[in-house]
Amino acid sequence: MNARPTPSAEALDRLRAIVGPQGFLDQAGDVEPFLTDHRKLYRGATPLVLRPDSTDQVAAILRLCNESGIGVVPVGGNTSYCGGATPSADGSQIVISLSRMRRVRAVDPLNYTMVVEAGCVLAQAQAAASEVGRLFPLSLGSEGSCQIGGNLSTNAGGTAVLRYGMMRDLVLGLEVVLPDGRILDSLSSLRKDNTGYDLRDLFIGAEGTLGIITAAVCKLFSRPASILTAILAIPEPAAAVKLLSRLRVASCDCVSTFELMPRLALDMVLKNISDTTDPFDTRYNWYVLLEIGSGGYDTGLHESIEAELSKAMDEGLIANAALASSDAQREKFWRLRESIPEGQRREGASIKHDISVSSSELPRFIVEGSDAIQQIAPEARIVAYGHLGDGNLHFNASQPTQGDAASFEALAPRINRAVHDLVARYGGSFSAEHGIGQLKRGELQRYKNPVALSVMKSIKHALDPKGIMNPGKVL
Ligand code: 2HG
Ligand code: ZN
Repeated sequence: MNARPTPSAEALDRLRAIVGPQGFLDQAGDVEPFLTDHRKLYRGATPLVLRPDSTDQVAAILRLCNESGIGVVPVGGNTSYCGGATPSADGSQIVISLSRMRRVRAVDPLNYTMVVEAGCVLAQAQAAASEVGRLFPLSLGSEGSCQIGGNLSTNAGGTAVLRYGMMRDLVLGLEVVLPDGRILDSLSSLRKDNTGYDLRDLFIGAEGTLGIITAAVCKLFSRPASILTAILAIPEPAAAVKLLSRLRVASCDCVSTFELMPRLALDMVLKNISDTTDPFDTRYNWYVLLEIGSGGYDTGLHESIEAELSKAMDEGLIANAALASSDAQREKFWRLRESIPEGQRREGASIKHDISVSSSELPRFIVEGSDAIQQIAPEARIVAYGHLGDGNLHFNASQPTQGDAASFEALAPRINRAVHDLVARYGGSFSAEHGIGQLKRGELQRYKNPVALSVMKSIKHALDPKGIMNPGKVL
């Protein structure tokens, strides 16, 4: 990335004038929350945070920044794991927060679509769908603060991908402001439109490097009539993989959540997070959080799945099962899973890997990956958990109980290399869910197919020749 001068006072005044007095922050205390990322891995600086309240304002801002060569960092709920929304430390970039653009513009339950603005918080989008008896199924631990624009820009995943797909699969049309200020209005609610290149998909997962998504047409779904939630104790991950395929058959692909959790993760949650209880009296090595939604009518989902579970128990695929019998219990089960990142954070330094391989190969990967880490850090505590049904695990390593954070963190480059090289041998991904941001740029250069990388660079150059959009991220 070329060094850029800090924006001139005149340019900053013109930017302030575009959004008016309610639309910017420039005092140290006010811009502070925008200078660090969720994991506190980065610290940046900025002279100005703009808070536009319309697409036209976003367009005017980008037009001016493009003319003046000012770098622009779009930010949603600032829950990125890879520093994708943190400005550089030299103070040359301005930040654009979409949080004032949070309207639900339209909901069409008969077309199963709704149009929401980028700054709409995910939980509000879910509520808007629910109000008309529909489901917007994207579901994340940070859903109370992350925003639709960030979900799109990072192609968010979460805990219902197995049934409904990632954010890319949950959207039809987009409204995007291009780096030169032109508005690409593709807010189409059509499910079929076979008219040339799919421009929409360029902006999803681009992490704000190709333009700013200002609104989207989201796909809605029918709400299941009943939901079965359970925690299963399983002997080993290979049993979980077999069990999942059995449950997919039994429910005709209605399994929405199938999250693997090792005992160590549960221990960290039970120790560090209030209001959590072990679902069983006995300790087991591995657990699965399972959720299956029925069809629109409750056609005996519970009975048929319970029968399948007890068959699996007879065959040794399950060691024990606890089925939620109330909403409160369902929430308790979910709390165990959703609290793992925080439970692990409280155990000190963690070296995180957000990997994916074929689900069928995950059990072998866990054994080989654990071995690879322990050859470098024999006392590291491996917390391999997450979205088994998607082949995506958070293959994290916590610092040893006896030992200091700094000397463990110093091993990160070697551990990352060992894990990501292994992932590459499996034909997997070193970033299945959390994107690239600034954290994984080096890994992208190392592991991405070179032809794919060169096409990505061509696209970036074609859309953003001056490189103003989120400089220093992704490429
Ligand atoms: C999750 O699945 C998140 O809980 C966070 O993607 C993963 O903290 C992590 O490593
Ligand atoms: Zn995850």
